[in-house]
Amino acid sequence: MREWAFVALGSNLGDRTANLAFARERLARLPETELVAQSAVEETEPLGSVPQGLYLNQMVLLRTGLAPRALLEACLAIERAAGRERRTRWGPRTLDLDIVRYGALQVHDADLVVPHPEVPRRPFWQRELAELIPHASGD
Ligand code: A4P
Ligand code: MG
Repeated sequence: MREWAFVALGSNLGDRTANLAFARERLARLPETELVAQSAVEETEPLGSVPQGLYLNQMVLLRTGLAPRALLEACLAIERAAGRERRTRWGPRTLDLDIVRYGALQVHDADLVVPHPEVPRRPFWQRELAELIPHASGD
């Protein structure tokens, strides 16, 4: 069975436009996965207390047969392939991929929380979700 998954893309280091394009291309090529729609790209002020540059943010809608944890592993691998180095939590990054929603699933594990708890505090994610939700119809 395939599910609708909303994945958020963020970049504020290096060639941000190219980093988002790389992420979209890699997500679209994952097994059992189709990239159904993509939101507009928005430039946003950094959230959190770490001083850092502006972000480019975008969201994509996937139709995927990957289980949530397999999708998370795939996202982490794409981040690594984009040269992501984990230094400070909420610090600058070449590429950040977050699973915002996965169908109607609710998970509260140490390494995976879905729906992503930051949605209520990120107006750009709310705009991107509103843009994509109309595309997530049918089985
Ligand atoms: N993890 C748990 N739930 C999820 C999920 N739903 N999707 C775990 C993806 N990962 C999830 O992530 C740490 C761990 O979170 C992962 O290994 C995974 O097991 P990380 O990417 O190393 O840490 P992080 O990104 O620094 O922290 P976190 O909590 O993921 O923060 P966010 O939400 O990614 O926020 N400002 C603007 N304007 N735009 C942004 O996109 N992003 C952040 C980082 C800060 N400020 C920003 C933005
Ligand atoms: Mg993250």
